[in-house]
Order: sequence, then C-alpha cells, then structure tokens
Amino acid sequence: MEPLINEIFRNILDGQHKVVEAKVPEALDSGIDPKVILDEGMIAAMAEVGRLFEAGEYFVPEMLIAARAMKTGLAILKPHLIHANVKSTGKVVIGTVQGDLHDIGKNLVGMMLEGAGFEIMDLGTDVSPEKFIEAVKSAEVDILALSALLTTTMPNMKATIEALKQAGSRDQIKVIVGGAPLTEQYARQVGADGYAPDASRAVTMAKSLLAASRG
Ligand code: B1M
Repeated sequence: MEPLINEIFRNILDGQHKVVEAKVPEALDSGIDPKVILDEGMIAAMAEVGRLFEAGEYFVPEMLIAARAMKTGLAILKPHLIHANVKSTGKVVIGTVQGDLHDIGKNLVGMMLEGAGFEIMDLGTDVSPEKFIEAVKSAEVDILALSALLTTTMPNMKATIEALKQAGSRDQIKVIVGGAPLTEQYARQVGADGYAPDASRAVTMAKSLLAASRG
C-alpha cells in the first residue's frame, strides 16, 4: 500500500483526527486519486474498526474517535469528490432511519448525489417515518434515500415506506435504500424501488430511476 494511504488508514484506525487532517491534503498534493484515498485509506479503515469491534478489541469509544477522524478526512476530500456547478437533476430527501445513529455512509451518499447534481435535503440520523413524510410533503421531492447500519433498525425502512403509503405519497417518489447489512433482496422485500451497495452506485441507481420515471 502507498505509504501515505497507509498512514491515513492507521490514523483513522487510531482516531488521530489531527494527523488525518494533515495527511489527506498531503496525499492530494502528491497526486493520489481522491477515490483511492477514500476507498483504500478511509473506508478500508472503518471496515477494520468494525472487525476489531466484533473481535472485542475495540469498544464504542474507539469507534467514535475513529468516526471523528473519518469525518475530518471526508470534509477535506468533499470538494475533490464532487464537481461544482452541476445543474440540479432532482431533489433527494436523505436520512438514517429511526433508532440508528450511523451517518458516515449516509453522508457519503449525500455528497456523491450532490456531486451528480442532485439537490439534497439531509434530515440527519434517527429519523422517524413522520419526519421523512413531513419533508417529502414540504417540497417536490423526487427521491427518498434511506440508510441503515444495524440489523435492528433495518425494519424501520419498511415502516417508513408503509407510512409513506398511508400518507398517500408513495406513488409520487422513488425510494432507494442502502447500508452495510442490506441486500438487494431485502430492499425488494421492504418495497423500495432500488438498492445500492455503495455511494457511487447510489448515484447510478438514482439517475436510472429518475430517467425511467421521466420517460
Ligand atoms: Co456501530 N455498528 N454501533 N458505531 N459501527 C456497526 C454498524 C457494526 C457492523 C460493527 C460490528 O459489530 N462489526 C455493528 C452492527 C451489527 C449489526 O447490526 N449486525 C455496530 C453496532 C453493534 C453498534 C452499536 C449497537 C454498539 C453499541 O452501542 N454497543 C451502536 C449503535 C448506535 C445506534 O446507531 N443506535 C453503534 C455505534 C457506533 C458509533 C456511534 C460509535 C459509530 C458511528 C459514528 C457515526 O456514524 N457518526 C459506529 C461505527 C463507526 C461503526 C462502524 C465501525 C463503521 C461504520 C462506518 O462509518 N463505515 C461499523 C462497522 C462496519 O460497518 N464495518 C459499525 C464506513 C462507511 C463509509 O460505510 O456506513 O457501510 P457504510 O456506508 C457505505 C455503504 O453501506 C453504502 O454506501 C456507503 C459508502 O460506500 N450506504 C448506502 C450506506 N447508506 C446507504 C444508503 C444508500 C445507498 C448506499 O441509499 C440510500
């Protein structure tokens, strides 16, 4: 692994956000592709954090400081990942479902959609079905994007889609879902229109759903 990428990986793992703040610009300045910094340095580090947590070597505080370091790096990478001045291709309401506080993946999906020209209304984490519906009704929203990282909160995607039906808003928008524990099959089961395993495929999915609905 490229030494700078390895340093970013290690310092996210160790929660050293100040070092990450220095190393990400250094990696960019040395000409490393921002996507490589993201995938091989940063996302890979968070996967390793998850593995260490599962193995009982990391606990919630370690996960939290790693997440802070990850977010520091993402803020620096953001302008390099998205292209400014792209015309709006549609409006997206995005959030992490009720009971779930994980927001790094959701933020990344929002960031990539923004880069592809979508207008983003980010409701944050632990979003109740009622809050999603309120947002969807408050504007002409094209896509509702739901994220979940816990097997215990995944069912709240179905609850949100059901609430959308009850509110009479289901037919007006496309729903896409994603998050580490999800599968294509689960997405179909909860009644979503699309599933994406990562942020760039969320963009492709969002674009193709809108293209299909607009004819
Ligand atoms: Co949590 N946590 N956590 N955690 N945490 C996981 C998810 C876990 C897998 C760790 C493990 O055991 N290996 C495990 C879940 C197990 C399960 O449900 N089966 C877990 C647990 C158990 C918990 C707690 C219950 C721990 C506890 O308190 N005992 C607790 C729950 C709190 C709550 O939400 N109510 C908890 C808390 C936390 C922190 C707050 C400490 C912190 C989150 C900080 C934050 O987000 N601000 C945290 C972290 C950091 C993680 C891990 C280590 C990393 C998550 C992450 O940011 N990944 C995670 C382990 C892992 O995922 N391997 C873990 C990087 C990110 C870029 O990837 O979010 O997967 P990801 O997003 C990807 C794709 O999934 C996809 O695109 C993204 C980019 O490619 N994607 C979408 C995501 N949303 C999408 C939406 C789309 C499309 C694609 O369309 C709309």
